[in-house]
Amino acid sequence: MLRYLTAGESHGRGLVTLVEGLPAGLPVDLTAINEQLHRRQQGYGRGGRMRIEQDQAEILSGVRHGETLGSPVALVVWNRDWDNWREVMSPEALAEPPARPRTVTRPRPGHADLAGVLKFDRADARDILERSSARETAARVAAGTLARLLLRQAGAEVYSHVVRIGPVAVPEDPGNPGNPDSPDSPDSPDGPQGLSARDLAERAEASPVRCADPAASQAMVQAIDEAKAQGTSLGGVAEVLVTGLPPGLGSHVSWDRKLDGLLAQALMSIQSVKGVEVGLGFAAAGLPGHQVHDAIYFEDGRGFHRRTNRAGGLEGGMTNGETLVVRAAFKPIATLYRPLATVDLTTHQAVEASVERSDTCAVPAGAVIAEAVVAFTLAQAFLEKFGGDSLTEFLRNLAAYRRRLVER
Ligand code: EPS
Repeated sequence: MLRYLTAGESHGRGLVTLVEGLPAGLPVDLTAINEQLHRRQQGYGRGGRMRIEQDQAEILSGVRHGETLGSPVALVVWNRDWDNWREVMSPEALAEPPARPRTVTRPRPGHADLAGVLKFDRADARDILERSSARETAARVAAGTLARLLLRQAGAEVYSHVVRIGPVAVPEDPGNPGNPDSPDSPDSPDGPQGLSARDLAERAEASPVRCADPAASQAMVQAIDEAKAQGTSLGGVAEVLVTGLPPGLGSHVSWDRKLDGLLAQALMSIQSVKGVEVGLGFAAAGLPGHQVHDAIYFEDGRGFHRRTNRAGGLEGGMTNGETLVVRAAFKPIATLYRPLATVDLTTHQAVEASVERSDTCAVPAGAVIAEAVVAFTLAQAFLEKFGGDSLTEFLRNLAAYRRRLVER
């Protein structure tokens, strides 16, 4: 079973990730991990922390001469900002309690601050916010990159692009499979907008907000500037596409094995995600069945396939062989430089919420994080179906399955 655990506070010594269950013999390229960590730090609207950190991972175990051993892989991303926070976040007991530096008693609406201090009975919301911070996603991206390397061996590739930031959305393309005027539009095999997932992602990568549509990208940047000037923040929607998946990952037989549910949990667990969609998602609720479900075709050599992909590559809790298309809706960052009303934890007086250094918009980063958590969930599904203590055994099992799919 493939699993991961992260540890570390935003301004502590560093972020730790433990990944257990990778097959032995998987080539691990540290530069691939650091490339994804770098991508996570980018995006127009990111805050001052990104000028401090140059996130790079160190591998502490589980990899030898560039290959996994089958034992747990431990990764660490050190916090450069730790030098500025040694006293605030030191694990050592304070010499003269309770003079704790940088305490937070004015919980920020939208963050974990208030719920966390009530749950853990803490007087200082910093005890909560240090872990609830989106800083933790650096550890998730490190873990997700290991999963991505396994997916690549299996012929699957993970892409993403931003489709909305605040009031600015990518126009729904007439070729979009959900367009009711084209119930059987010969949609591109990969995804909406008539582009392949790779094309979308390449265009997105060139955008400061990771949006594939140049006009929308420009308007998103402008919206972020306006939000910053107003002391507020913006959320948005990121779409993840995964190509090269065989049918049959996940299962219809039990609620907790359905891959759409597992992917939804993974995406929903990213800081600030408030909604998840598969394929058409909420739009399907408003369309009649004949404009939602994807007709099935068969060609010798190609086998079963669809010309549309409104299901987003998932049916009955299983991959159906089409491109996986999932979206995550990110709420606006909860720290506002024009803070909302809150109540002081100690005095119960009405006050303004505290202000922690923050981003104006982190949706472009959210897209990278979404790629990572989707990659990890899919790697779990691959290993659950094909097993393999070694990469060769995993690939042998997958190849036998793919042969059977074509022969039947
Ligand atoms: C982030 C690190 C944090 C924040 C941000 C994202 O660093 P710091 O708190 O030192 O500025 O910049 O996290 C949030 C905005 C949040 O609300 O959690 C990161 O590394 O992604």
